[in-house]
Amino acid sequence: MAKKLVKKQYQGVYETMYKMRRFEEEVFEFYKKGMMPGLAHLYLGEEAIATGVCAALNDDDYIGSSHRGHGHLVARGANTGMMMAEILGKKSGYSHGKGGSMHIMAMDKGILGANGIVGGEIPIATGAAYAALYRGTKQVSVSFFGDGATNEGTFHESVNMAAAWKLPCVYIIENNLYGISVDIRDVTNTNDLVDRAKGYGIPGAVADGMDVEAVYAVAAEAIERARAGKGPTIIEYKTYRWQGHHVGDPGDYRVRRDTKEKEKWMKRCPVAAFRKKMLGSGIAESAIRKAENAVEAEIQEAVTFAVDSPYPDVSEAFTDVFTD
Ligand SMILES: Cc1ncc(C[n+]2csc(CCOP(=O)(O)OP(=O)(O)O)c2C)c(N)n1
Ligand SMILES: [Mg+2]
Repeated sequence: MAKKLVKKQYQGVYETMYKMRRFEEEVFEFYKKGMMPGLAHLYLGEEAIATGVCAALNDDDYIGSSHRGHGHLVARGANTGMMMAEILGKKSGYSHGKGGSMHIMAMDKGILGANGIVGGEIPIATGAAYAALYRGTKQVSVSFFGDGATNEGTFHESVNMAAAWKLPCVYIIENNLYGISVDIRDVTNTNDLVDRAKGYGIPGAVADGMDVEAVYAVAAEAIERARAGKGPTIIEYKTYRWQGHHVGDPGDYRVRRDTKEKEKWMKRCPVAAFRKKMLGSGIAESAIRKAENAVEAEIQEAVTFAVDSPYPDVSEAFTDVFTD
């Protein structure tokens, strides 16, 4: 029987989604004010996926994260001040300012790193699953990646190996319909990317990525299956990237990605939809406001911490950096 989020989980789930939303709105502001080195790929609109999946994980499980990774960290309860500091290149950040948005990591939360290489996180998460199986720890490893990454060799090689060895890995396709400006519908001859699971002899599930309850239900089942030693699952969540590919991309140059398509998806805001659901379930507006205010206070504190933190000293330019 499908697992469901229960009412006592609602508040925590909403707080997580709301925190992702507010965190990224502030990151966007940093970019617009010229305070952020480089770029960031925002998760705005996709919040329900990381939230619903991570609600079904144990604290010691692993995550392989993509270039669009802020939401994955927030969902795992990462420190928002350290995340923000990392994005600004500050010494107090998760990687002492040397990873930035695209290589942000939080080992204390099982986040094995966001990844600038599309599909690069898939073998990393698969390796973590193999290590867990080898050690007999019952940990599960989850890999988050986009629709575009499913056309990378790393996806196929990893899933094939995980299927053959029954690794405790769950592959999450965040299908936001685009890889930069490339429409997945123009480069893949299948309606559902999850159809590929059949080719590897493993289960696949497809669900609405704008509905955190639907996300949780299929993720919880796949995670339970992996933990029980029954092997990997591929899940495809249908979602939409509200902004351009990254903060510097207006994102309005596509043929299908027109105002109408965007508006259709934005009407289905996962954060607003779940807020409405909570109100309908009898949770008081004042309780929701209280949670939102607490999140706001945390985000403002994170912003202040990041802005006030120093940059790494020039003498540290070559520490914690690996290159051939
Ligand atoms: C191996 C590799 N190829 C190409 C790129 C350039 N690139 C960065 S993001 C991206 C699109 C990824 O699309 P998708 O996997 O759907 O993720 P989304 O950005 O939509 O979340 C591409 C092609 C890269 N970083 N790595
Ligand atoms: Mg995509």
